[in-house]
Amino acid sequence: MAKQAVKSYQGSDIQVLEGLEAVRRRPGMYVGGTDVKALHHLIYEVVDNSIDEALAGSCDRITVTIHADSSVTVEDNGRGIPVDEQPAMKKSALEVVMTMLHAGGKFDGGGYKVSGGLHGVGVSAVNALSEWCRAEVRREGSFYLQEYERGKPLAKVKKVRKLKTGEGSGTTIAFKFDKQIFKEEVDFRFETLVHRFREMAFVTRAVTIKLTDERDDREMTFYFDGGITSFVRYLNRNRETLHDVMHHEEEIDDVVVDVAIQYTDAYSESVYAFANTINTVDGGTHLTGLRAALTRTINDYARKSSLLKDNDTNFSGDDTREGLTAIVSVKVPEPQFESQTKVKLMNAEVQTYVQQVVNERFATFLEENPAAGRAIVGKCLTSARARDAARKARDLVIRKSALESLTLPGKLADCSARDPESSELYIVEGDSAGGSAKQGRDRHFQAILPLRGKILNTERARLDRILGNNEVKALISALGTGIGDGYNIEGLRYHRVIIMTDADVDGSHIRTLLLTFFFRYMPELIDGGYLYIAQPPLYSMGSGKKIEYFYTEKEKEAELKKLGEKAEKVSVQRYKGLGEMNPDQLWITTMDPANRNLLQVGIDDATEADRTFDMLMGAAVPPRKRFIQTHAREVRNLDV
Ligand code: 0RA
Repeated sequence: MAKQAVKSYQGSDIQVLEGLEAVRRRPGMYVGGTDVKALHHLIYEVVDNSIDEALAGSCDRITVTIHADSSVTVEDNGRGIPVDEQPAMKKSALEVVMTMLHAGGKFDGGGYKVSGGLHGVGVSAVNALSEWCRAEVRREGSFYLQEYERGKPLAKVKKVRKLKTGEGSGTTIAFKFDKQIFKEEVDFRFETLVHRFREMAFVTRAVTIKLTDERDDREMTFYFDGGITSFVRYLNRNRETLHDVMHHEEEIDDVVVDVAIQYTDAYSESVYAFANTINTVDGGTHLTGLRAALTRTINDYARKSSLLKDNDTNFSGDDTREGLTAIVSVKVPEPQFESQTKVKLMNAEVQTYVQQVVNERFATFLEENPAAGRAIVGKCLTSARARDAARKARDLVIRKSALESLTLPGKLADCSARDPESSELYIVEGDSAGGSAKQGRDRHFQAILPLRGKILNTERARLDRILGNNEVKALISALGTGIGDGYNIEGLRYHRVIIMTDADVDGSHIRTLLLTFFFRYMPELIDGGYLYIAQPPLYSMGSGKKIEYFYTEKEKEAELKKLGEKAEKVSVQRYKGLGEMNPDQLWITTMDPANRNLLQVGIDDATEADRTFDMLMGAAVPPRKRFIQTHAREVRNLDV
């Protein structure tokens, strides 16, 4: 692979430029599109390179800064991109890395180490998609610089000055994404970056990642001495755990297997798999190996210790995964991914290694910690029994709802449009807000389904039981997708499904429940971009006939400041619930496509939704209380 890279780039300069032109012409091929996800990819691409330096033991600090104009600077204290002449290309290696496609990795020959294969398309793709870009290198006692516009160097690599003592080596890449390429409204999201860097810091022990957002003066630093053990503790911080974290790291045939496992009393499974620090959301061989080993080890242990009797059936995989929190992180020299987007690891040997390591180590752990062993087997027994009971109940519900789905629920005020593409469903909390929404809507394309607070009663229930709830059944038949075995997203009757809840604790509770329900039972609704959250205003301000609306505390404060002394003359109203708005106001502020501000729900932050759900629905009370107290005033910031 590496050798080919050198060979295929022995062309002329023109070919080089054409290389980056290809990225500009078809960004989808290289960064997955031109949307907000692709935009974040630019930062990850650069940071991946710095992480690679950290894995090589040459870097322990990475700082990422988003500037006020949304340009980004990534600085690391790695070895610095080599600057000497690259023999095949007869130009500085820095220029080659920055301007040639696929040269971001470290090809062999020419003095480069073969990379762990962590990089995607390379920093050159970031350069190609940037209005301007600047690379600074501190290496071998000097400071080097090269600048680019839309991928083209403005000059040769320049040696600017000698380094001062203590400056050390490293690389700084600064870039401003090209507005000609990316969709107009896209910008970096602090939370998305936080999520990613937290993960990276967990799986790359002893590296410090600092993120600063100068657009609104936020910053966060990640450093975890404990590696993935810290990760598991973090995920379980609001759950009741059954034992201490089991952690083991081992290298077999150049593959490093790092696993951490801890069971809790939760109903859900939180398992994350990483390959070369990349979160492989579609799993792959490392995840398969982990799961197979856990099921086998627990069954063996339960038999050996007579916790499972001769005539009991074995635990199923599902039984052994309820309440499981685990991280499996592998470092593979030549990773094979299913696709360019790197979300599924395919190397067959990795399954064997992970399975072997977990079989051995987890068996030893259970033997040495009999209290943990008993607690885990006890949990599996409960979940096996519950699963059996739930299956029976669910079959009943599904059969019933199959009949019901022929008729739309009585509470639904449907729209007259019949094509899903132009139809919207507002899921509204409470009958009174439902009434306002029904009067205020445009009935041609907007349908309203009021949900009673009753959905709340399912608190602390298994999600399975939520299916039996009448409100949820009405929702399922309104959506038209069915559920469980009969589920089919093709049946979806609305391509915008909008959750509209109050900006208070109950509202955020209901929203979390709905999101978790959709996340677990109708993930395509989120993947397809069909799910939204309505954003009603928090305040209105009026003097005389003129009323203005404000959606955040900050906006309101800014307006009051602007008004200065005149602020006393205006009346400020805080909306506690949707019910306080009349139908006209609700239409103007929250439902009119021309004015409203919908938040599209992404699957991106699945961990957070999962965590929030456990916290709100789980057995541990203090975290729930804490969450509600801290978020009561800023529920609109709830991260989903
Ligand atoms: C090529 C070769 C080497 C390091 C890098 C590239 C490199 C790239 C980036 C991008 C951001 N930070 C980076 N740090 C390093 C290996 C250098 C050596 O062997 O000395």
